[in-house]
Amino acid sequence: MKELINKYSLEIDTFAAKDYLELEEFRIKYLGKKGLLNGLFEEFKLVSVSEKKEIGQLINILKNKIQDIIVFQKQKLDNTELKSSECDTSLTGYPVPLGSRHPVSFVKNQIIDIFSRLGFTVSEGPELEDDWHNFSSLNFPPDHPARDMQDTFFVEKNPDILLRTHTSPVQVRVMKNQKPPIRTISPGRVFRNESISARSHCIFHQVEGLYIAENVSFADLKQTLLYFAHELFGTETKIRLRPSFFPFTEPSAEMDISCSCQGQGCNLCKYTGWLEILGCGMVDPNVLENTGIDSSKYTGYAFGLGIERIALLKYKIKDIRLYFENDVRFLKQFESIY
Ligand code: 2NL
Repeated sequence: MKELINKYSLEIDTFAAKDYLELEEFRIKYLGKKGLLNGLFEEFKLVSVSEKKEIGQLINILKNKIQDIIVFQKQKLDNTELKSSECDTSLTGYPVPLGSRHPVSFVKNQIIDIFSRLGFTVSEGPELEDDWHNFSSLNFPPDHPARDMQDTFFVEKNPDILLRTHTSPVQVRVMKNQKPPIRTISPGRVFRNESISARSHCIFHQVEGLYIAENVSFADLKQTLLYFAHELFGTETKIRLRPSFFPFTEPSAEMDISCSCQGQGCNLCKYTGWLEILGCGMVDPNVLENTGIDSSKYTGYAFGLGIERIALLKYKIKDIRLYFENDVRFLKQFESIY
């Protein structure tokens, strides 16, 4: 009987099915009701008690071998079938994973929505600017440090051309091309020659706002910014204005919002209870005149904020560099915002 088992085993080892039909014939030959394996089991009944254990094991090994070779040969046939037709049309398509909004885009859109409700339009302009639109028209003195080669990215062959350091030049273009009343915001990418760290980056995004009409006052500015803070951070938010300086506004101020920890102790506000979120002021009359607006008839306010900073506070992001690395593990955390 051992010889028969050996013979079958050899036959199985060298078996290679040409097609599914041949494989099925092989299966029936060995595993079918009247197949060779059942023949072996019949003969097994007659084996002497002393040999039963050994022969029984051999038959079982043979049975497993047959089953394995059938699975293996079927896979081989499946693969060649796939190759010959180049694609398996029975496979379902891969679902395309849905992306999510970048937190900077999300906050930018929120800010646009808020000011749109107050009648502000959205204006855009070039990222490559000239000195006049970025600095001179905005009342920057000729020796202002921001004009330094080290502070701003200049075009080497023509230092009159530079990467805009704020989106104010967009508003300068609006003031030149439109008559008051002007009510616009300008979101966009800006550039500063700063070393990159957790807190600062050479690229960031800004939204500036400008309102020019007759009798625009600091009270209008304050009330508009209060509405903005309530819409973006919640109606329980308080605002605080601190005197400051910008070349293009007079008077100038910086605005803080109350921290949600109420000064109780939080790393974000460093136990002060206040978070700085934007700069603002009344447009300097020189800027109005530089852009062809009669400063004896019109007044206006302006403000500017960094979007990354706002998103940083809103979502408690620890490092500004995360915005620019395009790491999906970071971006995936914002799937729920829209
Ligand atoms: C800040 C401060 C500010 C403005 C931007 C502005 C624009 C024109 C005229 C006058 Cl055309 N002012 N923009 C005014 C005050 C502050 O930004 O810290 N931004 C991140």
